[in-house]
Amino acid sequence: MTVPHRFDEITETLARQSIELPSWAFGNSGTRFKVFGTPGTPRDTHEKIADAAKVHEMTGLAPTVALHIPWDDVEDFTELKAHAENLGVELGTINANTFQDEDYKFGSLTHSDPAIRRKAIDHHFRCIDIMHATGSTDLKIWLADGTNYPGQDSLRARQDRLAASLAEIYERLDAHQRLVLEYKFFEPAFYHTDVPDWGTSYAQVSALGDRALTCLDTGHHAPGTNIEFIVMQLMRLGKLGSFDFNSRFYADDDLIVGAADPFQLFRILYEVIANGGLGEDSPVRFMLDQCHNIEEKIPGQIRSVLNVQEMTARALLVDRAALDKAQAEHDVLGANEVLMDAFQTDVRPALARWRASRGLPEEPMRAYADSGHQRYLAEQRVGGAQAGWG
Ligand code: RM4
Ligand code: MN
Repeated sequence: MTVPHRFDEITETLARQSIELPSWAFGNSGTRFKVFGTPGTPRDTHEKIADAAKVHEMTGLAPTVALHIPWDDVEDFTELKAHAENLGVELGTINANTFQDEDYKFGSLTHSDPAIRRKAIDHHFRCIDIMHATGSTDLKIWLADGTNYPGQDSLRARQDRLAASLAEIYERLDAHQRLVLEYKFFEPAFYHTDVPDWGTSYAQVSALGDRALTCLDTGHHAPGTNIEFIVMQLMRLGKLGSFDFNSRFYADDDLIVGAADPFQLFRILYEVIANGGLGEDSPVRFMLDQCHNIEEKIPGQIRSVLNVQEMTARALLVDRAALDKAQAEHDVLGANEVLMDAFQTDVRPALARWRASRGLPEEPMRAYADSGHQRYLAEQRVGGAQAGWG
C-alpha cells in the first residue's frame, strides 16, 4: 500500500471544493418517451433554488445554483438573488438556451439568416444583463446547432458565422465575466454538430480572448474517449473553464456523476488535481448537469456532490512522490499500483467524521431521509404546474 497521507493533510483542499447545482435537476425531466412527475417537485425558480439550498445545507458542498434562461426567467433577478442569499446560496452560471424556439430549427448563432442570428445574439445579451443583476460570472453556451444530412448546409460557413456571433457576445462581457463554450459530439443534430469536440471549442474560444474558455461535459463524448486526457490538455492550454459533471452509459444520459464509471471520475479528478485545478486561483469550476428522471431529485443531487467529494478525496490521496519515482524508473506496474491504491481507499468514514467536525451531517443521505423534508415538500407543493423542461 502506498497511501501515506493522513486524511487531515487533504482537508484544507477538500474544504475549498464547491460544486454548482443545476436548477433544472430539481424540475421534472425524462426522455422523449415520458416525463414522470414526482410529488413535491418545484413549480418555479424560487422553489428550485430552495431545493438546491437544501442540498447545500446537508453537504456544505453546493453554494451556488446555475440558471437556464428562459427556463428560469423571472421578472426581478435582483429579488431572486436576495431569495437565494436568504437561503444561504448564490446564483451561479447563466446558461443561454437557444434550442427550444421555432426560429432555431436550422440553427441559432450559426443560422444563415442574419435576423435569426441577431435574435440569438440578443438572447445572450439578455443573459449578460441577467448576470449583472445576479452577480454571476459565467455565461455558458451550449448550442443545439448542427445538421442532420450531409450537404444540408455549408460546414465552413456555419463555423464562420459562429465565430462572428461569439465575438459579438464576448465583446459585451465585463472584465470579471467569462464565456464558457460547451461541446457535444451529437444530438439533437445527428450528422454534424457545430461545436462537436474540445478542439473546436478551443479554436473558437482562443480566437475570442482570455476570458473565453471551454466547458467539458463528461457525458458529451463518444464511448471509449479518454476524457482525462482532454482535461489535461485543456488545462495545459489554460482553457478549461468548467465541468458539467454527469455520467453516461450509452448517450447523453445525464445520470448521477460517478454512477456509471467511478474509476473514470477518479481519473478525471486526478488530472484536475495534478494540473492545479483545486488550487486557490484555479479557473476550473465544477458544476453538475444532470437530470433525475425516476429517482428523487434532492437526494439525487446530494448523492452526486458526495460522489464528487469522495472521488476528489481519493484522488488527493495519490502518493505523488511514489508515483514520480515509479514513473521515472519506468516501473509500469508500480506506477499503476500507486494510482490504484488511492482509488481503492475507502474515504467515507474519514469524510463523515470531518463533516461532523464542521457542523454538517455525518451522513447527508441518511440525514435528509430522516429529516422528513421530502414528505413536507410533497404536502406543501400542491397545485400549480410542476417545473420541467420547456
Ligand atoms: C445540453 C448541455 C447543456 C445543458 C442542456 C440542458 O445537452 O449539456 O449543458 O444545459 O443539455
Ligand atoms: Mn452540459
